[in-house]
Amino acid sequence: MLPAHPRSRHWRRVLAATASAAALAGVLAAPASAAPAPSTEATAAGVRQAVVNTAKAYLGTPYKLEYGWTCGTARVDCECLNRHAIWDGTKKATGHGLQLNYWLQGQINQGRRTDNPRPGDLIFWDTDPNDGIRYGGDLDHTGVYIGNGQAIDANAYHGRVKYDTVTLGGTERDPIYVDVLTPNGY
Ligand SMILES: [Ca+2]
Repeated sequence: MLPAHPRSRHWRRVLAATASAAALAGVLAAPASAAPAPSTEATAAGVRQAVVNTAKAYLGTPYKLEYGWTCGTARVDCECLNRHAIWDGTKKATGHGLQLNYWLQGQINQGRRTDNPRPGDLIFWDTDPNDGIRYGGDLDHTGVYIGNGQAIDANAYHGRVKYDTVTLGGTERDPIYVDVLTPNGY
């Protein structure tokens, strides 16, 4: 594709469309295909800290339910906060951003479940136990685990991004943790 006028508005649109298609293709490809080279332990810790720092930067941001790929920065829902924290954190620490899927189960599928969570892992809650099976499609809420029994989540009930305990104040005693960083090469 070699347009005659590379500085035309048309060409810029073509570039934008190509970039969007490439980004989407990257999301749809196997996670490892776009991953950076295996990182050192120190780098991995730096990535995790960067993810946590990004999540903290969103504290107080108003909650807004989003659908599909719509995900702004002025208002976020729970999956949207995860996407920002993981993308911005990984990009800042390594130069290569990890794009998470827009929906909760898609994010779970990009990672690996763990019982020994580390900061930067994602946490998932089954806040409505009556809407189906627990693991595999009916988890309802998510956030970023930041260590020491704490998470940061875009909380619909409080209308903002806030600190929460991993049990959501004792109401969710058995959350699920998913590591999306290590399986994707970070
Ligand atoms: Ca549920």
